[in-house]
Amino acid sequence: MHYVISDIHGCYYEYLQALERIDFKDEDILYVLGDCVDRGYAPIRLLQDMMRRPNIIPLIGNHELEASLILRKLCVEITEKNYNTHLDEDFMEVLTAWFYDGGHTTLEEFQKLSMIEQEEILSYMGEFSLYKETVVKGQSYLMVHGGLEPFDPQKKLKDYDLFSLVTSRPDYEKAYFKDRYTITGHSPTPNQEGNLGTIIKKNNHIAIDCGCVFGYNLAVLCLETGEEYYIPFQDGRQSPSI
Ligand SMILES: [Mn+2]
Repeated sequence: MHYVISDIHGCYYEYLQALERIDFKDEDILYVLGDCVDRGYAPIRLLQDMMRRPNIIPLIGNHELEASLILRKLCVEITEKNYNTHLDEDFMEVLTAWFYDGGHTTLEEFQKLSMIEQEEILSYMGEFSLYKETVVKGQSYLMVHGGLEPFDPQKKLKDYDLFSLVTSRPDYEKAYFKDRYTITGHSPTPNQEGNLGTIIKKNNHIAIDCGCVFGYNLAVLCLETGEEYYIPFQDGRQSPSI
């Protein structure tokens, strides 16, 4: 089976429950459409679990992009030569913005890791794909964290810039493709009027970020059956099992 999930944002306990709920097996595939890190309580433990599972296919989100750039920079060894230049004012601004976006939970766990573990995390995030395409039971799917805005039907996927792929928000009123579904995360569905944390399917768009870290749901979609699974946010910090 092929499953899709997104915007786990460190909700490690809910993620484990999701795997259990779908009875995730070695022969299954789970696409994770980005924003694994930041905001939630255990982003690094989440990544460490994901990297042990070769049948999890991660895509990059804006939070991985931001976190990797910052953590790489913070990992630079301080020397006599760079001690007063390596963290300049511009970088401090970027760091402040990241903290405002929930980066502190990622940094908190990251700084407790050994240098080898830190490098493993950074190189794992460096391997995340920009987008993925797949065909399941004859139906074609495109998966990307943000969207393809501004959308141009003539434009090839590889010609969209990284920033647009991870930060843009699709207009669900307009289909991108006639014959293929575009699955995205990034835009929490509860931001749409009347939505309480469920998947939106409209005009060949499938939006699956159901706002778990904001107190709604972690959603998993099965591509073979169309079945939707929902794990409510429970704040796993309270759980003795993690
Ligand atoms: Mn995002």
